[in-house]
Amino acid sequence: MKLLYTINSPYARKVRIVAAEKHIELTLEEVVLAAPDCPVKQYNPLGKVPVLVLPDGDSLYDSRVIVEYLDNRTPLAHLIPQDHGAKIKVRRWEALADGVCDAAVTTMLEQRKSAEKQDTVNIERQMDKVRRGLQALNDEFGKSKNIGKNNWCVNGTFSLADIAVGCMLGYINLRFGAVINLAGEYSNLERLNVVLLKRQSFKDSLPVA
Ligand SMILES: N[C@@H](CCC(=O)N[C@@H](CS)C(=O)NCC(=O)O)C(=O)O
Repeated sequence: MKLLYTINSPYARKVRIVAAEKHIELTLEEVVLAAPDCPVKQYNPLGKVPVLVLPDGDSLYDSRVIVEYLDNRTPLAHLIPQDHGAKIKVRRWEALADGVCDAAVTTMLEQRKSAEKQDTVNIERQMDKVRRGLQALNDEFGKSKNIGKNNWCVNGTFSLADIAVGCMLGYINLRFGAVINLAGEYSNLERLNVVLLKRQSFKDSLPVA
């Protein structure tokens, strides 16, 4: 199976980490989305990464579909719980973490425009989403069980929720490290991040400045 990805995409990193944690080997093909011959559109009409190309040439997107597919490839060490209630909790964490990434990506793209073309109202709106999302996740993580141990987002078990939050934190640090001080402002999330960064799957997929 081939994964089309960009090095700093938090969504693609989520897929890479899930594959690594599940010991599923993927062929990684880094793409340049702006390149005229970029293969992504061939496989995903939306032109977004990540895309998983299956051996029969069929493709899967987006990251949420791909991680569910990978998680069910092997029965052991599920990252998405089988229990419905726990699964919904995990996917809600993922939805919020991904949503923070969506707002952060939109902000970053807006800020890359020349000053006179930037929509400052939209930048503010998107950054509000980022901060509200971080605050909600930080508060929620503060309430999670097993404080003091290696506590995880949902039911004290390492899951896709932790992976999604970790990928989001990596992206926020990469793009907004100068304006958002995670350790100072969102200390519960920082605590989670420190633990996640000890895992080989996180170390092997660090964003590149
Ligand atoms: N919801 C999608 C988001 C994917 C996404 O927005 N990827 C970005 C890279 S970080 C992208 O490919 N952007 C190109 C575009 O929007 O044309 C997922 O979870 O896979």
